Amino acid sequence: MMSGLSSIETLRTRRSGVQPSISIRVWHRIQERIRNPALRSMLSRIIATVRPSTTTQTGVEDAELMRLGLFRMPGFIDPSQAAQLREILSTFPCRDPWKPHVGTFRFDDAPAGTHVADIPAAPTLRVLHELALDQRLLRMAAAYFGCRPYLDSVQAWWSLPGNKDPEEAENYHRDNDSIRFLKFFLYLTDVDDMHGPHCFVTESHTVSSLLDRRRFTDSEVQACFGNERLLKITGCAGDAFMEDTFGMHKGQLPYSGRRLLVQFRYSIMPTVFRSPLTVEEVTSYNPTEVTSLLYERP
Ligand SMILES: O=C(O)CCC(=O)C(=O)O
Repeated sequence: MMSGLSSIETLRTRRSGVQPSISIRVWHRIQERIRNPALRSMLSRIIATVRPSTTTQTGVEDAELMRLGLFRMPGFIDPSQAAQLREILSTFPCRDPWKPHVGTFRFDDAPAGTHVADIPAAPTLRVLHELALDQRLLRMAAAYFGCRPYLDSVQAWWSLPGNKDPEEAENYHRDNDSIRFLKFFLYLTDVDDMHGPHCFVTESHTVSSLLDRRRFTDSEVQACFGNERLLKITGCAGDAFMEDTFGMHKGQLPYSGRRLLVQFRYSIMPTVFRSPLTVEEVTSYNPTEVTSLLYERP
């Protein structure tokens, strides 16, 4: 899949500054107020009936993802592929999504106080599109949604150490991106306890507690869910996981070392957080398996 220099190839951008339509924005405001997990699940089943179906055979990973809200894929890509991707992504300028006025900077020369160094060029990289169209991921998303998934965004960012207090998504929260959606996370650096592991409360995607649209403290989450369900996902470069991030989660504040992560969002509906551009299609794209919002089709 990733062969030598071809993997650095960027895809021609067809449109930039792409914004979600008014109807998607309105629906977003409605669905984010629907907090009850059972009601959300029922609505998503109704939506699935009007989306094209896919012929998927469900597997053990689907049952685990449904039950826990998480499915881990150690060694999703091998360490040399992860190193290659890390090298590629290290060459691109970054920006702080929470402080856009700061402008762009290199990941290893970030302004003091930067927690997240996002790589805006990520959705133009051919190699990331090829990964996002991986059959394992599309099949899992189709099984989870009960219909053909949308590929909504392709992202990559560094999580940086050197800060005392957590910022934004470094605090526990639930995502409200869509009525049903999944995020795929791929570590491109080794992630131990110090390097900002992703944390997830297993089964919380189906639990009607701490449903407010806000950030939560560690002690609130601990008091509500107990320690047994709090999972810190450490791992090696190349390890990945699929997660329903309506479940309670955070990226722990890194204490040392930088964490590089790739993330794809699959959803039952287009979201307001879609990647803000379209690019030329890659040959592995099969629109009967997934609808990629990053391509343009009539
Ligand atoms: O950086 C992380 O591990 C957490 C990211 C996150 O909260 C999200 O993508 O919703």
